[in-house]
Amino acid sequence: MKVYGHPMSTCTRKVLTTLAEKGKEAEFVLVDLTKGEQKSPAHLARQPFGVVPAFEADDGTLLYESRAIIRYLDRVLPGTSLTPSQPKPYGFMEQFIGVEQSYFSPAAMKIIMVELFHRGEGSEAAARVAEGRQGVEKVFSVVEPVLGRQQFLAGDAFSLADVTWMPYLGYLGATSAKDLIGKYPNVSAWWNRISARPSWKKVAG
Ligand SMILES: N[C@@H](CCC(=O)N[C@@H](CS)C(=O)NCC(=O)O)C(=O)O
Repeated sequence: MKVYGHPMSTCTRKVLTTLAEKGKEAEFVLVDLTKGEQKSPAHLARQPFGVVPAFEADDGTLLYESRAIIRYLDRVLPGTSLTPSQPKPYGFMEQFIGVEQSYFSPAAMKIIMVELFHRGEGSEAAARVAEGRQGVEKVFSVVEPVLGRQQFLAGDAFSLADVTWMPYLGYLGATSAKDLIGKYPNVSAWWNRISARPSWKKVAG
């Protein structure tokens, strides 16, 4: 198995965390985003939109889109399933993967791109951070009561939904929006719980 990605990329981190949870090592092929390698013909042949990650299975199957790759890996690899078998937690898992993709990561990335990756400056950048904070607060206020009732996004077991949120929470903790995590006690306790997992320590370390 090969993962084509960049270690700092949030979407690559979803794939690496899933592999670590399943106890599987894959060959890591660096696609250097700082050199624009994601737009090279070789990478475009694997990922036609010119972003990372891309994935190659042992049988040569090529996949792209991080959330598709992690669902695939969870199905094909042995080990504890990260997809609930019961309809209700399964529905919650998919719901919160959708919330991450539609609302959480777009808001979080506004802050992360400005503060950690130094994209933009001045009042325009400040406005983007303010907008990002508003979006993150909305999302945290929605998941706060959920995480008061259950340990993880899908229910009482760690799932792919938690995996998809981790890279953004990890980076947010290094921005001015760190205070927002602390403001929501259940979100904060959940983040402490999931970020203590060996898989995340391996990937974020
Ligand atoms: N929907 C894609 C998004 C991938 C994506 O945006 N990757 C970023 C890094 S996290 C990237 O490659 N950015 C470089 C670029 O936009 O040129 C996925 O989930 O795999």
